[in-house]
Amino acid sequence: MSAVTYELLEDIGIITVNNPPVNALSHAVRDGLQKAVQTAQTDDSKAILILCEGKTFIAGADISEFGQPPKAPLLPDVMTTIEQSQKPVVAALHGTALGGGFEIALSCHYRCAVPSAKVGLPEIKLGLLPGAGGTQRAPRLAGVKNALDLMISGNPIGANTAKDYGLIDHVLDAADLKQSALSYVKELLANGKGPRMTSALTVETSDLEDTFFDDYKKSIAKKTKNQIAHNHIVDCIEASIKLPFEDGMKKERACFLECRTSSQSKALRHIFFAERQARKVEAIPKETPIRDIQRVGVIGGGLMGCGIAMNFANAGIPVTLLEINQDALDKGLKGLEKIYQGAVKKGKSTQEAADKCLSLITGTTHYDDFSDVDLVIEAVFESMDVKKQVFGKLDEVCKDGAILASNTSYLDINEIAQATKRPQDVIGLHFFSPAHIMKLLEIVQADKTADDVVATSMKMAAQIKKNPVLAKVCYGFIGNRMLRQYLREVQICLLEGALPQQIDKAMMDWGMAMGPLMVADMAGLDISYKARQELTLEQKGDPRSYRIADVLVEAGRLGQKTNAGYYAYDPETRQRTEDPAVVEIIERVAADLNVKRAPLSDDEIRTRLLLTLINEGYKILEEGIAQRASDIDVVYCFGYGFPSYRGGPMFQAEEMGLDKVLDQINAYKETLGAQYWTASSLLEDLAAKAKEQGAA
Ligand code: T1G
Repeated sequence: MSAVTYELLEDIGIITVNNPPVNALSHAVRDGLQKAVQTAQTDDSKAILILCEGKTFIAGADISEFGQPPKAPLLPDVMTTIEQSQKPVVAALHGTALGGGFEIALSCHYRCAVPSAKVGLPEIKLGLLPGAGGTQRAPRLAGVKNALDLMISGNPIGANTAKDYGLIDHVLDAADLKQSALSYVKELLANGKGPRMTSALTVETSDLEDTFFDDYKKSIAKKTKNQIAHNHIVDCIEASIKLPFEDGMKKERACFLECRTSSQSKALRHIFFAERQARKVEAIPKETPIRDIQRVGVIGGGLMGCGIAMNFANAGIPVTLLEINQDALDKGLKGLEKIYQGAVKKGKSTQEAADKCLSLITGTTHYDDFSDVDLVIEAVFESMDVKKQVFGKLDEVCKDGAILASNTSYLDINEIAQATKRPQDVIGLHFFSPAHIMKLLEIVQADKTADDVVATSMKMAAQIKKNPVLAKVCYGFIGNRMLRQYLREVQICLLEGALPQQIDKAMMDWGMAMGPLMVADMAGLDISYKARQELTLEQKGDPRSYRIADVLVEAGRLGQKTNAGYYAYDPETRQRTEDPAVVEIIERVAADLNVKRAPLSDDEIRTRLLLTLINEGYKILEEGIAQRASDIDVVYCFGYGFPSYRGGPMFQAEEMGLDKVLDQINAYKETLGAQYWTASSLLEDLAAKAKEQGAA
């Protein structure tokens, strides 16, 4: 099956691309396209039509080829061949014409699309920019502002919006792409339309102030901190109005190559494939049957329960939400209504969509209403006794084959499953707060969880637009287990000489969405304090890891909720400020624990926190809790604010070099002690292999 075929139908040359699954512009497609356009120059065709088989028009360059040396013909050269055709070239779009695929369309002389088609230039999501003329052609058709928004957001737009922008010329009115596209081409010929080169157009600039581009860069600076591609896009679009097309293309090429070879793009491409790989469960056969999920039950109308319920309602799946009494239920349902109305007010949803979702959520205070649900997810208090009672009830009322899931963040799913007579139907579905927004879903497979329950949960995750990652049972599964060690190291850095604002700033400057102590204040220090009170001294472990937090709570500093925690908060503005009282508490606890304080550099703080995540990640891999290192990266990027342009903790380890990572951990073992700085044996093995390969 060749990737590109060419046929002459009456007087139209039809080029068909067929490169499943998304018609990516592999070398075979680029070569086939160029050869087909060249063939059409000398045959009896009067016009050329480019379209694709399968679910979508070309969805971009073949990302898997980026790590290899580029092979001619390069994409910009294919575009030039198309644009300089002596006969009009028409692109017919369906599915999602993205990146290089949409750039192919922009180099054609005309573009048509089925109504459901979407177009976009999402390269920014890979740390790239449209590197095949998109930064030069899109502004010529759509103007600077629309072109910029398309490239900086990376989000697709629908066919009708694209037509309004001037990016496509005609929205086809028939479902049959090929036939309606052929009719459009014939209409162009009948109206005497010939080649129309996008590059020959000039960009409309009358609506641009002199300072537009500088102002635009300032407007995106905060959210694009540390990243290079965004400003390159702005510069390339500025070039499209200041330079002749050929010079603008040279500027684009130089900027594209800098982005493509950057560690940021390599990291984002790693995450692109990692999130797709994470959906695959190696140990479960692909043909494992999926259970049908038509109705869902959620227990708990608090923040988590409501967020979980929203995910299913938003996917069109009816939800029964259970609370222990009518007051609690009314509170939960009122909270749901407030969230949906808020989204309508912000323009993120319509009243009709909000009403539809709300209509799919039914409240109850009776477990019997779960008798016909296919999946129940409990989000009750994080106590093993409470959860066992809940699962005992579910075991009584739910029908055979219903999946019984816990949203627990840490607790042992095996023990919870023992409260039922159907451990094969019990699984962990760990959502992250706010559950209707955070993309990560840890799917926790207990010892007796059936394969089809895991497979069904993976498919359900896609339905509710989550990024699933499979985890086995341990305290905290993948993310929270790593977070616990990360926060322990934060506490030790505080005791040894750092201050909250230094730690938070060091990590946020590096790219973390929020500093660890800001997060603690936001979540509330009292939650982990209460959990610790249930533990024995031995279970609590090293007092260095919690004494500061205990003293803060005992001093009434619970975090934002009391306008004081690791920081002081203005009751009106919520503005965070450093508080000398916290320094005094830290110094007092350090003295109590005989910890001698001395300044720590930002770099040492970052290294210690990052290596703590990496070492725990390798221990998780070693114990088989996670399937692969890239799954751990997906967990940390989609659930814990780790910057995707740094690829995740395990990607960072590979970038640093595993042998160097191990050397540093061993150095900390000498200076900071073996308790927390004994390297994972898997890391030792892999580092030794990396060293041999490096030496080879
Ligand atoms: N290259 C290689 N493989 C790709 C691919 C691509 N561009 N897009 C998808 N795949 C694989 C993916 O890994 C998965 O593989 C399978 O196809 C199905 O993908 C010069 C430089 C098109 C909206 O960024 O957004 O062009 O797991 O599960 O949910 O300026 O794929 O089955 O083995 O995502 O239906 C720009 C990226 C590239 C688009 C379909 N284009 N792709 O979503 O399927 S850079 C993109 C997507 C570029 C030029 C620049 C989505 C999709 P496997 P999937 P889906």
